[in-house]
Amino acid sequence: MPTIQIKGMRCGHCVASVTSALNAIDGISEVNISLEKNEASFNQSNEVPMDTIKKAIAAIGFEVID
Ligand SMILES: [Cu+2]
Repeated sequence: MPTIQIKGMRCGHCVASVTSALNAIDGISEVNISLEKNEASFNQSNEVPMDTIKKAIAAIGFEVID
């Protein structure tokens, strides 16, 4: 299960936004976010380019940390 670090999440609304943005990406499901750890983990049914994930997160005002 891939795990990524995301900068800028502060509350449940942020978590909900990031969760739905990730779930909207083709091939990603079962998104799970830890607000304390600033982490998102998810299932990948096919290889999703990291660039696609970064762009989807950036589009809603957050940042994937490398
Ligand atoms: Cu928030």
